[in-house]
Amino acid sequence: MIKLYQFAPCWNLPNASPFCMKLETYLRMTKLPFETVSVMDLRKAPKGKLPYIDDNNYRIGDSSLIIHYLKQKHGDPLDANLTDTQKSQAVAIQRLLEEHLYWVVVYSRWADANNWPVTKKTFFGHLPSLIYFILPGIIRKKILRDLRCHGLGRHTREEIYQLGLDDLKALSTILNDQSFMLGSEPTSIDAAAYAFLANILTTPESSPLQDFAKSQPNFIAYCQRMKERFY
Ligand SMILES: N[C@@H](CCC(=O)N[C@@H](CS)C(=O)NCC(=O)O)C(=O)O
Repeated sequence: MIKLYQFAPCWNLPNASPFCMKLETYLRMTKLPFETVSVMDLRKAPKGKLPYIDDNNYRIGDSSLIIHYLKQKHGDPLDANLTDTQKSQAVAIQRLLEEHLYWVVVYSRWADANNWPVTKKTFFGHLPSLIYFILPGIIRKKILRDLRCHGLGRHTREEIYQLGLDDLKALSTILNDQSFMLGSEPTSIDAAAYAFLANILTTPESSPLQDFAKSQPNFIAYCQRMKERFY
């Protein structure tokens, strides 16, 4: 049995981490048996980040590397029939989501002063008061440093959200009126797309990203479709 180590669910979402939710969605889509283990401490994670899995004492981190591993071990029922063009589109969509839009989401949760109080309470509210007083500030400082290293954190609030909106507009155009990102059948890129869109639409934290996502009927129908089919 695969053990999926991830953050505990919150906000009525399978996971507030899009990467954890992506992997859980992939496991559900492929019907591979797994159990989830909720963790907050990242020190045992092979890459120092969540999610990671333990498959019969073989531990592996990074949602994409895990999916590569699972495809090699169990076959590739979701993507086996994709054309080379569709496979390339999936790589491009994945990079848009995970290497760019992700950081705009990080900004909206951890840097945007409007949302920080909710982020702090959601992720740290269960801690004893002394730790609650100290830890969130330390982690926030590290994440703001990460944002700056990525490059996005060097821009103004307006510039950051503008860049994120460009991502969402591209994604909405790609999805168009299809049922899934690459056509009428779900493929593994839908695990990532659903995880990111649900995390933008469902969070109690408002942002220009959420306003735009809510204005796109295809995003709303898509998330509903994925939820009904796999959860
Ligand atoms: N490329 C990784 C990214 C995972 C990731 O960034 N996870 C975040 C949560 S959404 C994390 O654990 N961050 C902790 C940190 O950066 O210290 C994947 O696909 O799994």
